[in-house]
Amino acid sequence: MNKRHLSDRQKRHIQQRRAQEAENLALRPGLVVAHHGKQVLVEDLASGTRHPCVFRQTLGGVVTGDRVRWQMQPDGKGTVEFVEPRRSVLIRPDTLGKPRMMAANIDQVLITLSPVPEPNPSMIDRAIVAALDLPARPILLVNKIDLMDEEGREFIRAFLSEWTNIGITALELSASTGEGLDVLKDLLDGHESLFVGLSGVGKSSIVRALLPEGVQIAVSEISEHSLEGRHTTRTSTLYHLPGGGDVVDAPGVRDFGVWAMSPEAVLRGFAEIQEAAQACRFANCTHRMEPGCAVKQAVVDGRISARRYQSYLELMEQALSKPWEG
Ligand SMILES: Nc1nc2c(ncn2[C@@H]2O[C@H](COP(=O)(O)OP(=O)(O)O)[C@@H](O)[C@H]2O)c(=O)[nH]1
Ligand SMILES: [Mg+2]
Ligand SMILES: [Zn+2]
Repeated sequence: MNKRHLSDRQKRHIQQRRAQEAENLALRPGLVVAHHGKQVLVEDLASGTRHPCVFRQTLGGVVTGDRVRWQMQPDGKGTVEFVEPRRSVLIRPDTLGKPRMMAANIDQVLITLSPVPEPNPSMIDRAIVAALDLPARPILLVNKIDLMDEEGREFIRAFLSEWTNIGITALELSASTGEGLDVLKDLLDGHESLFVGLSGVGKSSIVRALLPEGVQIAVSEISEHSLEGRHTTRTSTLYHLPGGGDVVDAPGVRDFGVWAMSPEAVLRGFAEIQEAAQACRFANCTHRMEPGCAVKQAVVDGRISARRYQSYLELMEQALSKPWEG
């Protein structure tokens, strides 16, 4: 029995004990709908009202999407006493390279792109690795499709074929005209979906288009005017969809780093390489220098994109130099 296994069991034990304590104290069940540093906004599951809450540092962080037990203070504010075990949590390095939790308990990652700002293919690769690792379903959303004529759309479809060819769903849509929104609503129905993507691709606009007219987007609480005078989302915020399911609007990112990827996780994000690798001469082939490498052959033959192959090598190198336990 290894150390990791033991500590997982211990963690579970502690969580069970805390759950029991929560029961005894009759703590309220809640859902974290926004987080900001040491403060979170908790929706009381019984009443639907929202309350700013603090939490003890010993909880190890509380994040949007967390199911919690909380206690109300006389002033209406509250304290989070306990975080329910998470199904998943997406962690991203911040600008200093330190791990930051983005959202908990999500099962779909909506990788949002648009003709402007221009998409970065290696960022898409990394977002797919991170999504599959949660595990969550990655979906590519191409917003602002209203800006493209048919020729432009064909160009985008060709660009996306690197991912659609390995079975990843891609959807063309426009938050401005509403094109594609019905298909998106079907994809989101009953799921916990997180928007990620470069700042300015239209994530917040899509969220707005998905919600009924008049629903307050909590911009005032979680946004501030940037120097350009635009609203900038500063933290992940959760919204309930009218048809069921929730969406989390995440802050824009300049890049999508992945914290502590395992080599297995990288491989899961490159299904075409995984498949071709079955024909490599050596079972432990790393697809770099080895003779009889079926992956390199597939790249030469044009069956695997040279860009994807390069991206795979880079991510694998990162994963091997940043092991899980590090
Ligand atoms: N033409 C067009 N512009 C859009 C669309 N969606 C968003 N925008 C614009 O793109 C800019 C950035 O949108 P925003 O939702 O703030 O992006 P975010 O940073 O990803 O949340 C805004 O000026 C929007 O009006 C769209 O579907 N078509
Ligand atoms: Mg935004
Ligand atoms: Zn190989």
